[in-house]
Order: sequence, then structure tokens, then C-alpha cells
Amino acid sequence: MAGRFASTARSTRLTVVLGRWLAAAFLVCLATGYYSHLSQEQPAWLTIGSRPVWLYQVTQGLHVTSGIASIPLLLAKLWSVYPQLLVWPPIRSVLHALERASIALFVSAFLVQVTIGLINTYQWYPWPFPFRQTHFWLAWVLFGSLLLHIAVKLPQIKEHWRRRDLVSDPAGSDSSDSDRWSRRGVMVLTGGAVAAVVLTTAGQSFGWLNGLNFFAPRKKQVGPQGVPINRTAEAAGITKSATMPDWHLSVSHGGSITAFSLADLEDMEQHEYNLPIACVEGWSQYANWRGVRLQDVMAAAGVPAGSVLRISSLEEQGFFRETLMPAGFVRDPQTLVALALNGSVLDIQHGYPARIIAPNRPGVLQTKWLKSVEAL
Ligand code: HEM
Ligand SMILES: Nc1nc2c(c(=O)[nH]1)N[C@H]1C(S)=C(S)[C@@H](COP(=O)(O)O)O[C@H]1N2
Ligand SMILES: [Mo]
Repeated sequence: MAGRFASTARSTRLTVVLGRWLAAAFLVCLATGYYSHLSQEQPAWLTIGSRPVWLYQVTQGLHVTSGIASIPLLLAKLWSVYPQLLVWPPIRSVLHALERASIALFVSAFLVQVTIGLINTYQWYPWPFPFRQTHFWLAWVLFGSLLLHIAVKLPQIKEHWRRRDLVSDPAGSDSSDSDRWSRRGVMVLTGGAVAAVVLTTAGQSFGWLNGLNFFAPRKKQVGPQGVPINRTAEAAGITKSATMPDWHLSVSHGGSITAFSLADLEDMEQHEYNLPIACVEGWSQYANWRGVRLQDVMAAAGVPAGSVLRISSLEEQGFFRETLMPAGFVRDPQTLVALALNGSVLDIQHGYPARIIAPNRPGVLQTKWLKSVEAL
């Protein structure tokens, strides 16, 4: 593989080392992605509990951060092998064709996956397909094609996994000191790129990096009452219905319906907890939420303990107008019908007159502008 593509910085060892880092980022992404999926689907065979309160915040912060880190790693790895993508003849045997097809699938799926993921976190949906479903199925495609890729490349991986330096061209290794330095240079450059994209975005999820958060879509402490928002009251079209004097929360089970006015809720015992909003898009923020325990409201309405709840918003359209809450979250004493945030009445942007805030719940399920709760 000589000619104009030959760069002495490329080596199998370099490709394997980059692949290890990329695989690590990918596996973190895959595991946390599936955890996010399960947190939202709450399948019957798996109970995801309400503790620790920060679990989803950490897993989804890791998801978006490791996903962002994987982008420069993938590009560096592609750079390290791209002369091989152009070899001639393009296909040498059936096995070779399969190998190339699996790599083509993996690389293109990866590029699509990280691109739509990143664009989604900026709340831009320029494509006609549903993000979540596409991202979910691409994850399986990636997992499958990665296993195939690793199986095919196992000999090279084994040979170069433990080498001490980055020098390793199998055929007649005449790597010089300067080759070694340029390979280290590639690693330093790649590490620098990873550090740069991670450090300037991860502050949206991890508070201690807040000062460096230049590029993430959300910043901590920026928003009404010092908390970011995703969907505004105007976009949700609830500014009228949420400020009607006759607003009430209606709780139903069996045939019975109980209506709680805002004054009724304010008259009940109030509790305050420091809990995070942890958006599926990676940003998160702790705040002091004050209100009535959801379990107290349910008890006052005569809802049997252990019921699953369907929680509805005043919002008439949109994905998040309705959520199901498993009994484990209803039972948690920190799960609130929140009326106040950081010491003052809930801003309309945060769900006035009342919203749900529960520990260890994906942000999308923390329903704002409550209208009704139905026990199923
Ligand atoms: C190879 C990399 C990746 C894999 C394998 C992966 C996998 C997943 C999976 C399985 C889910 C759950 C989908 C569901 O709930 O059905 C998910 C969710 C998500 N991922 Fe990724 N992801 C990757 C990269 C990224 C990147 C780079 C970003 C953004 C920078 C990103 C942003 C998101 C977001 C915002 C969600 C939440 C979607 C929602 O619930 O609405 N992902 N990911
Ligand atoms: N009714 C309703 N509730 C909602 C949403 C919504 O669009 N409609 N967005 C959710 C999302 S995606 C997040 S991250 C949180 C954000 O909460 P905040 O605006 O109070 O910060 O609210 C959730 N509750
Ligand atoms: Mo969100």
C-alpha cells in the first residue's frame, strides 16, 4: 500500500489502539442508550426503581458525552485505515466482500447515529423519520456489525493489542523513530480533539465542568428560576389553560373523580426535595422542588396504593402530554406534585400551576402543566 496514501504515521497498532478507545466509548453509549430506552418503556419484565435519584442523570449524561467523544475517535480511526478502503481490486473473495460490506455498514450506520444524536440534542429535527426509533434500531445494527467486524479482525487485534509502542507494520517493519513520533502525534491530536469536544460540552451534564460549557445546547443555571427549559409554555399552547382561575387537578379511579384546586393542594402538607431534571438530551440540573407528595394526593382521592398512573398535561398535542408512572415511583416519598421551585411559585415555563417531579426519571416523563391523573 504505497503511493501517495502512504503516511508513515499509519500502522495496524495505531488502528487497534484507536479502535479500543472507540469501542469503549461505543459500549458506554450502547449500555446507557439501552438503559434510557428501558427507563422510558418500563417493560413488564424489568423494574427500574426511583433510587438513586441521580442514576438517570448520570447515565444519560454519560451517553451524550461518550457519544460526542466517539466522533473524533471514529474520524481518527477512519483516517488511520482509509487507504485500505481504496484498495484495488475492491473485492478479492466472498469473505473479503462480506468483510468490506460489514465495515461499510458499520461506518455508515455510526456516522448517521452520531449525526442524528448530536443534532437531536440541539432540538433540531430536519429529517422525516422518528429520531428515537431510528436511533434505537441503528444501535442494534451497530452492535451486530461491530461484533462481525471484531470477529473478522481478531487476528490483527490479538497481535497488536498488547504492543508497547505504536510501531507495528507486520511486513518488514522498518519504522523509524520519526514514524513512532508521528504516530504519537496522531494519538495526541486525537486525544486533544476528544478532550476539546468533551470539555466544552460535558458541563451540561456534569456540574464541575460548567465553566467550560461553551457549545452544549443548555447551560446550568440559565433559564427561568435558574433552571433550563426545553418546551416553552407558548410552544405547548397552554398559556391560557394553565392560568384559568378554575384550574384543578382531577384524579380518577374506577368511576370516582376527585378535583383538587390549587388552594386544596396548597393546604396539604408541603415537602421540599433537591432533585434533578435529567433531560434525555443530556443536560441536567438539580433544583429545590416543593409541593405535595403524589402519594398523599392519591390517598386523599382514595386511589388504591400500588396503582399505576396515567398522568396527563393540559397540553393538547406533543409527545409528552401523557405518561405512565409505575407504582414504585408513585410510592416514593420524594415524588411530588410540585407547586414551587427554588423558593418561589413555579414559573409557567416550569409547569405552573403544578407539575410532576420524581427521582430517577427521564426528563421527558416529568410532566408539566398537570391536568389529570388516572389510576389504571
Ligand atoms: C454509537 C453511538 C450511539 C449509540 C449506540 C446510541 C444508542 C442509543 C440508544 C439505544 C438510545 C435509546 C433509544 C430509545 O429510547 O429507544 C439512545 C438514546 C439517545 N441518544 Fe444515543 N447512541 C449513540 C450516540 C449518540 C450521540 C453521539 C448522541 C448525541 C450527542 C446521542 C443522543 C441520544 C439522545 C438524545 C437519546 C435520547 C432519545 C430520546 O429518548 O428521545 N446518542 N441512544
Ligand atoms: N407537558 C409537558 N411536560 C414536559 C415536557 C413537555 O414538552 N410537555 N417536556 C419534558 C422535558 S423533555 C423535560 S427535559 C422537562 C424539562 O423541565 P423544565 O422545563 O422544568 O426544566 O420537562 C418535561 N415535561
Ligand atoms: Mo427532555
